[in-house]
Amino acid sequence: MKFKFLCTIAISFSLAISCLPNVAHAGIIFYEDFENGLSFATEDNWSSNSYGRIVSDPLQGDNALSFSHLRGGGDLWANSISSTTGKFYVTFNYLGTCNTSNCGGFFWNIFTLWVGTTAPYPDVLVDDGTWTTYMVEFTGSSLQFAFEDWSGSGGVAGDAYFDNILISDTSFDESISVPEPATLGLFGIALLAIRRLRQI
Ligand SMILES: [Ca+2]
Ligand SMILES: [Ca+2]
Ligand SMILES: [Ca+2]
Repeated sequence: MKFKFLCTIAISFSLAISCLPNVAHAGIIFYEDFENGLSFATEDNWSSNSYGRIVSDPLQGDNALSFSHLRGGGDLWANSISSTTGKFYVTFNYLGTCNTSNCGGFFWNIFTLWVGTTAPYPDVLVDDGTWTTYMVEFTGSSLQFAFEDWSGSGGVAGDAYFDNILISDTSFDESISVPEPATLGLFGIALLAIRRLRQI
């Protein structure tokens, strides 16, 4: 399985949100910054959780998602969301602090299944001790997704962090003010194009 990455200078998500024009705001169908607890009602973001917990962001002043135990098969599951445009534009931030290349943060979605930090799954998420923003485009009408700190990875529980999950049914360019990315690498799968933005 292959992926297309584009890398650019990052902007903080708080800045990204503040840049959203009003007309495009309607395109946002999911947002989670982990500042207000995890909500599991039908109309809320999440459907189930095993070991996901909200912790202090080790690099910034806000909160982030981490996991108190390792797990396989999914840990924090989102409620299914729908797109009226047939597209999902997904962005999230990931940080691995294990000082190896395999802290175990994994993202599952109904379209490409698992991506994370080690084989046999696509080794997409970079564990370099800094926050990195990933952007991925899916085609479909319904999206399910989950996060976990994978039990088959290296590192320990709690060294993989996620934050600022933003999903829109309009394009990144329309919904978020993002600097023009420079190409990092081409991994080419039709359904999936991830733009990687490094936060500075
Ligand atoms: Ca946060
Ligand atoms: Ca943060
Ligand atoms: Ca881990």
